[in-house]
Amino acid sequence: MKKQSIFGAIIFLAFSHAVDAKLAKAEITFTQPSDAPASELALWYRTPATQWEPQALPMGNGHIGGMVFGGVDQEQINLNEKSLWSGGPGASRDYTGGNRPDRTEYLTQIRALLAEQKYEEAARLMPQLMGTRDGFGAYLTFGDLYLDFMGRSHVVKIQASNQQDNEPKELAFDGRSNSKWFTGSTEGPHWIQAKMDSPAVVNGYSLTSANDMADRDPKNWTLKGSNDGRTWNTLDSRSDEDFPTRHMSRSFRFDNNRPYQHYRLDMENHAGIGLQLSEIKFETLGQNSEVQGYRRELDLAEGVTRVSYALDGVSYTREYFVSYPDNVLVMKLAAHPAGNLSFDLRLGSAHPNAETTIADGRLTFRGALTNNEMAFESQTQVVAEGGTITEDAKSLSIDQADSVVLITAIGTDYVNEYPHYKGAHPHQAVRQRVDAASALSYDQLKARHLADYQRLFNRVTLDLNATPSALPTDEALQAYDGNDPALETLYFQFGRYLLISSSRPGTLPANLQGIWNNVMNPPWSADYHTNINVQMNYWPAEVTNLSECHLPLIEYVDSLRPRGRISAKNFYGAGGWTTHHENNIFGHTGPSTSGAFYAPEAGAWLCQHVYEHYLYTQDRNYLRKVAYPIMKEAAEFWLDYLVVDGEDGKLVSSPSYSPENGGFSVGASIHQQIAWDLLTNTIEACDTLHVDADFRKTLIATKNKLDPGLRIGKWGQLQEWKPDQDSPNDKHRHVSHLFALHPGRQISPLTTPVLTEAAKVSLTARGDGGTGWSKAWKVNFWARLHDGNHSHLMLKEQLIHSTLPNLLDTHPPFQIDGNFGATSGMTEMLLQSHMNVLHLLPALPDAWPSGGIDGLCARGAFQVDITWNDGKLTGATILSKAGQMCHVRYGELTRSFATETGGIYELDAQLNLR
Ligand code: FUC
Repeated sequence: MKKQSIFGAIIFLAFSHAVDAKLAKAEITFTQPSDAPASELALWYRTPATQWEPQALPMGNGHIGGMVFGGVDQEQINLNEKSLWSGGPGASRDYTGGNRPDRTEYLTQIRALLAEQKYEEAARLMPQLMGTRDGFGAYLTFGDLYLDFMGRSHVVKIQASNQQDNEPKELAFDGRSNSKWFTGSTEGPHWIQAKMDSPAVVNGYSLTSANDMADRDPKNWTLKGSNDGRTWNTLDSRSDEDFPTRHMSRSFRFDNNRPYQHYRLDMENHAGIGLQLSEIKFETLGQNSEVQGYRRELDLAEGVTRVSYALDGVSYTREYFVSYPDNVLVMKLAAHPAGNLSFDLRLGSAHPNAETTIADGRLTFRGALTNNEMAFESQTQVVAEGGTITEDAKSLSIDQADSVVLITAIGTDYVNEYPHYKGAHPHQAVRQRVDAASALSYDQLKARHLADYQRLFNRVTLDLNATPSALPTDEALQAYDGNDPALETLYFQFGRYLLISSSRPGTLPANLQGIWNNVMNPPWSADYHTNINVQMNYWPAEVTNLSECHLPLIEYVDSLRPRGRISAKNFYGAGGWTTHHENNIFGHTGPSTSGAFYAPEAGAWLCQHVYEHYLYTQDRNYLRKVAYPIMKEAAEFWLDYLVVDGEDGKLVSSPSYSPENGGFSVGASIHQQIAWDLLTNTIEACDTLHVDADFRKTLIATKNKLDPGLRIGKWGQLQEWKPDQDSPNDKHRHVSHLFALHPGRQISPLTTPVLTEAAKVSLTARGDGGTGWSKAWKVNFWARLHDGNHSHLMLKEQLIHSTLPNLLDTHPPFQIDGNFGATSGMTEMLLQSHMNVLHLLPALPDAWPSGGIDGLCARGAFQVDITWNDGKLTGATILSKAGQMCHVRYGELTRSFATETGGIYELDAQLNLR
């Protein structure tokens, strides 16, 4: 029986693009192209991933993330743990979360300069009002699980010139560097010879030095090959080699294309004291490197990744998922016929201070970050059926198994608790999780994962009446021209999959890359950017029926308050709390160190999420206990922070900056709109809860004096700043002054047609370009303008120009906000509820003439199913979860009716109750 492992160490994957034949030692060719997987909701590919960013497939449970490559010669799973961050109090005892001591004297001076329109002088003083980045840190990659399927020798018989009784020749092939073959005899020369299970082309080998006496290491030797065990051909000769350290593995390569059944090492007994070797490994090159029917898929319907292929008459399958209920990454590999699964397992990592240990089939990787001493640990348990497992110092070898299950848990000692952010060492918890999961069968683990995952995922179905193309996802994306509703459906659901995978209750929020990061210096620290990015991550949460996936953000916002109070006081002499742009997991709330990132409105923007969770759930207990206290304190900040603009007596934000565009001024539109949003929501919350009557009056009075940030300028545009200075040629990716249109609710075609027109003028001038998230925001904007075709055009732009083959959004680089923003935008085309009315199909594009969507959520705690045909509504079903009054709209038709909790209301195309 041939083994999968009889294959080359240096594998050259043969793709259609350039191949330098001289470099190619061997080729893996992919033949017999696989069919599409059974699941229509699957991303799938006919080759393994070779690059992390555009190709590997993400999976996760909010705590643990994995990116699967699916290689044939080597499987690589890049691992993440969401809290593995440098920075924070562990990095510096003086860590302040970006805050500096009292800066209010500068605030007074800057405000005076801005009031006199001395913008440049104000800008020169602004560094005094900025924070510090000391100890900000960055989100770090954890490491990679490697499964090496090739370059492993399958030796069936060993002969040697001599051996010591207790150190026999077999120990040179046992996979352990702490055992050895020792010739014993001082008579030389010595040789050791291996018979392979079938003729194999060896073109490399490694030798590992043993525990003692460097003089016993081989120095001069020859490697020979033979097919009958008698006539030998010399393949490689070495002289004067040495092994400077004990247990050291050195590799040697040579050219060879011929298969041999026997390989033999002839060694000079150079010191006359005998020879010893800890390990010999032959790197073999397969005779048949034709991989048949390879398929790599991510099945969104199950939250399961799969790889399957056939090689040398053996079928190999792999399945992977990250379970939220058991908090482990699970992977199952199998071979048919049985007994053909062989690989080495190891963990590679960029963390220098970590150690790998192996015991009882478990690989433990444990260490602490040098930067802040954050402790981390992972454990991977190997559970094999059939075959043997041998343990080396840093890796495990699985030989000729029928199937293998790998169970991995990862943890750190981080807890989100101000001011230390430090909890118990993760060892116990990680061990217990792996122990508990190992006690379950793979089928049980999978069933528990499916029950959990599908409970969330299955809540929304989108049917655009389309059959998926027969092409794999990368090719379908390549061929996409704006007319592939099946790909768009997949992309929509992929956004939901990513949220379920990166944001579950009890975890930190999804960061700029969700939870996936393969480096130690990710772009923008893979942090929480709050001038659009983290908010966009959560736009689809409530509306696509993943309300609980919103909670990590809300808990995180709550956790920013202790230090956010210091930010409010030290920079503005204000009460309440706020945060600024760029946040980490250690309560960083101080202003950014860059002017363009100046964003005291970030806390208020985040409060929109805190309140919307209430609007969608109508959970008054949550409003009273969680949301209102956060919002109230944020509003207190604004009551103190707003100043009177001497020009018109209105309350304005000063200093203000429209995110990353323009300069410092007074009353930038987005600051005013966000203040309006927070004041409006907090007043509503007071009304709902019947609390704080006096405070409510103050809020109303403040709102009445507030400049609402809605101003139409000289070319008909909605102004980005209070002065009328917008350029019609400005293509900036941020379109911050349209916050009032989305995600705000000050501008709507239903209520403010003139402002709507101005917003359209501004948006049209900004154009259809932009980075990934910018296009995604424009999908939402055009939907809110009720222009479904333009909204769909932006979706098309995003898919064609800002989407990687694995469907991850690219800014560039990969940044996950665009995925979430697009999923949100697609729902905005089908349902809007921000104007206190369930607006059905407000922006249905021509590209989706018929279809249906089930399970979307609307403010007021309604769940909505909608069907349409020929571009027209055919019916809707509304489930009332809180018995609120229901207002429905379709085109010019409107209907209002009272509902009961749990009541289901069916409407026809004219909105008549059926
Ligand atoms: C905002 C954007 C950038 C980038 C960064 C992560 O600051 O302006 O384009 O997306 O976040």
